Formats: sequence, C-alpha cells, structure tokens
Amino acid sequence: MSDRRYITTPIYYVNDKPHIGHAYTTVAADVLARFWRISGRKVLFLTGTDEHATKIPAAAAAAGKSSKEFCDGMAAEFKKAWAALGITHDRFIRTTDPDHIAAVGDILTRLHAAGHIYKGVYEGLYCASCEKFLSESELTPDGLCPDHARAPEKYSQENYFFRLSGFRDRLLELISDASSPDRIEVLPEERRNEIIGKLKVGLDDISISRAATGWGVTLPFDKSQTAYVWVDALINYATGAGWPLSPEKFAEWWPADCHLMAKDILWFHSVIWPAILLGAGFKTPRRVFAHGFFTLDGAKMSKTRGNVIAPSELIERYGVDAARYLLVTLFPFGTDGDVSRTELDRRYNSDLANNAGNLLNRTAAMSEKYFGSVLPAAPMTAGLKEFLSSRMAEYRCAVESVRLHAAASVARDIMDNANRMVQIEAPWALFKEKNPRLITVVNSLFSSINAAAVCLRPFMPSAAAAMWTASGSPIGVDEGAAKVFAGDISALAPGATTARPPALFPRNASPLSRK
Ligand code: ME8
Repeated sequence: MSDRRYITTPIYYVNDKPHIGHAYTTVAADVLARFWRISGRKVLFLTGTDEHATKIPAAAAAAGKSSKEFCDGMAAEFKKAWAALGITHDRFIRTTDPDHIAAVGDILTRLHAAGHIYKGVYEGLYCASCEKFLSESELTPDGLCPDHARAPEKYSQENYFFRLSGFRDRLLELISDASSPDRIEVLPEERRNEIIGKLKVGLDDISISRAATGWGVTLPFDKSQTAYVWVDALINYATGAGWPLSPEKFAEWWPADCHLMAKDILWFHSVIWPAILLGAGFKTPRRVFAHGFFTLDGAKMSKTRGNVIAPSELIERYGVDAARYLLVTLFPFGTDGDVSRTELDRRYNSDLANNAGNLLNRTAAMSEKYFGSVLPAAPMTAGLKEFLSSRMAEYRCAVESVRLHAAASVARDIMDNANRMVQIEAPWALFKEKNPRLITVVNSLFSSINAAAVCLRPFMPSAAAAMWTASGSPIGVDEGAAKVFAGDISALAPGATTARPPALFPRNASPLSRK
C-alpha cells in the first residue's frame, strides 16, 4: 500500500456562513489526515470554497460588494472557522484562484479536443439553490424543488454538452468490479448499490456551460460561455494536486485516495467527476465516501428556518477538542442522524467528563497519593497487552474504513475497561494492605489512558496530548502512537514521574444558544 494519502472535502458554497454541516465533513477529513500522518504517511489534505455559483453576483450586489469581494469575505469566514476547529488542511482552494482557472481551461480543452463535448440546445428546469437541472418527475406535486421548496426556473439556451452517456459501461465496471486495479470504491456499500442501480438505468449527457454573465470560468473554445459551476468545482481536486502548473506534484499525488462528502453530492463525485477524468485521460479516484446527512433537533438545518449552529457555538460550549469529537461521533458515520443539543450534552458528560476526565483524574490522584507521583515501573500484564493489542488493531481498521464512531468507541471501551479495573482491584484496599499489586494496577491504568489517548489524538489533539503527558511517558504522544501502530504495545507504558493533569472536560452549564 502506498505511503501517501490525498484526501479532500467538498468545496463549500459561499452563500452561507460555515455551519456544523460543513464542519462535520471537514473535521472527519481532518481526523483521517491526522491519523495517517501519525501512522507515518505523507498526506495532502484539501478543502476550500466553491465561488462561481450563479447566485453570487446577486448576493454580492445585495451586500453592496463586487462578486469577488463578497467571496473574499466568505472564504475568510470558512478559513477562520477551520482555524478555530484545528483543521490541518494543506491548502484552502478557491475556485477563483488563478491556478484553478488554468486547470478548468486545460481540462475542458482536453475534453473538447477528444470529442467529448458538443453544442446543443438545453431546455429544462433549473434549481439555482441545487445548481442543477431537475426533471419533472423529481419535483413535488406542486412543481417545487424537493430540497429547497422553490419553483425551478425555466431554462432554454444553446450550451455545450458533455457526452456523459459514453462513459456508462466503463463507470459501471470501475465501480462494481472489486478486482479492478483502477476500482473506484464507492462507500458505504448501500450507496454504491444505489449508484450502480442508477447507472444501469442509463446516463444522459449533461450541459456543461451557460451564456457568460461575467462570473465564472470562460470556456477556452467559446468565450461567450462559462463553465457549469459543478464542472468548475469538481476540477478543484485536480488543481489541488498540482494540475496543470505543477506536473511533478500531480504525478506524486494523483489519483485522490478519498473524496469525502455527504450523500447529497455523491452522484457528482462518483459518476460525473470520474467521467470527466476518464474523458480527459486521467486516473479516477480510489475511494469516494458519502457520509449521511443530519438534521438538527429533528429538522433540516437551514438559514430560512433559522436553526443553524455555527461551529463557534459548539466550541464555546464544549471547547475545540470536545466539539470535534462530539460532532463526528454522535451517530454512526455513513448513516443519517440527528444532532440535538440534549444528546450533545449527554455525550459530553458521559464520554468525556465522566469516562475520560474521571479516569484521568482518579489515576493521577492515585499516583500522587500512593507513590508521591514517582511511580515504580511494572511490566504490562499479558492480559492487558492482549486486550490493548486487539483494540488498537480494531481501531486502525475502523479509521481506515472511515467508521469514525467505531474508532471512538474503541477508546471508550479501553477507558471503560480501566474504570472497571479500578472497581475490581480496589486500589485503596491494596494500598492499605501494602500489596505490591498496586504498582501493576496503577501502571495498567496509565497504559490504558495512553492507549485511549492514541485513539483520541486525531479527534481531540490537545486533550489526547494532555492525557498522554499525565502519564509522564518519556516520549511524545505521536511517537508513542507510531510505535504502537508498528506493533510495540509497550510504548504505552507510563514514565517514572506522573503529572497532575489539567481540568480537561469541565462541566459546562451554559445552554447552547437557540436561534
Ligand atoms: O454542495 N449533514 O456545497 P455545499 C451532513 N459546492 N453534511 C452536511 C450537512 C448536513 N446537515 N450540511 C452540509 C456543495 N454538509 C458544492 C460542493 S464539491 C466539488 C462542490 C456538508 O456548501 C456535506 O459535506 O452545499 C455536504 O456534501 C456539503 O456540506 C455540501 O456543501
């Protein structure tokens, strides 16, 4: 397996400020990127903004700004939100970046030269909020877009078309044949089956340009038209890997290892994007993972409904680390779910304040009280070694298959096991009896905390480092994690002098604002 990983999030529309829906995907991608870096891989992690949407000029005018100024302001909001959440992307790409505009021009020129683009008249219904054409059968009985409850616009124009239909057989093969070396692994499996089902029904060609309005990327072969916003946006993944200006970088990173997104845009990523790549002569992505869509307190999050939570609100209430953890582990990654304030609070208290926080405080207090914080070493028991080894293997497998909730529950299991150990072993009684077993027990507790810290490190970077540091280990948490992943469980052992940890997960009584 290659030692490098290229991971992407969608590039988000700038008509909205960042909310926890965007944060959900971005934190998940960051967890993967951090995990891969810790496991010794080279990572390229791309996120950014999709700025050429048809609505932008009007939104900018309403704000008294030029389209570019408006986008600059919104892109800055996304950058600020990702900095506050500790996102470690290597590049924040904007579709208004000059190298991206060059990439769109180059790829469209290739498709045109290869005969995959032709001129035709498009007549249909367009939903500007989805930025896509809708067929009559997709509309509600009242003729509205089902996602946005708005009437789509009637549209008739001479445009360029992409021969998507010509790629159906190849796409079916790439998506369904698990033995193909160029396989596009669409995950989760249920969604792959949906895509295969739709591909079997057939593919229509798609319109890929519009009459130019002064906003968007001009087609290289017809200056009177601009590229369809989705074609423009998808190409960002090639730009981010270095196409066309840095061919050496591109050769190192292409194809992408994982395009991460929600199921709403899986079709674009698993069908349209690979077809564009095949047409332009590029390799297709290795994996396309669509997680679920969540509602907030049972309702779809929307600006018009006014029930949007900004990532900063979660950070204010729980701190950055807990906000990241809670967001991506609240319900199984891949399925749809609901985020409620009550459940966030409950999970904060149970998983973090009670489980992790208490275990750490209790263990550090034992070391201090029983050993004056100078903990004699004891070899890890065979039982604990076996338990932790199997849990760490399970953890790696969960992260590699993007089952983030399962990865987090490995950490919970390890801490539950340690808490049970305290109850069973009753260290206070061992201390009273001057039983030397106490040394083994406290060492085991610290080793367990360190194992949990390794698992939690990609989710909660600072809290995990603080957990690890409390054990006084002579190596850093990432070095420890790398050793553990290479099979050396003894790297979880505490050091000679343990430390009193900072208050990691204080109980927070202030309610999350309800807007
Ligand atoms: O679609 N639950 O941008 P977008 C889960 N610009 N994920 C959510 C979510 C929710 N409630 N709300 C948003 C676009 N997301 C295009 C993408 S890529 C070449 C172009 C996340 O701003 C999720 O990742 O509408 C979803 O796919 C994405 O935001 C949609 O972002």
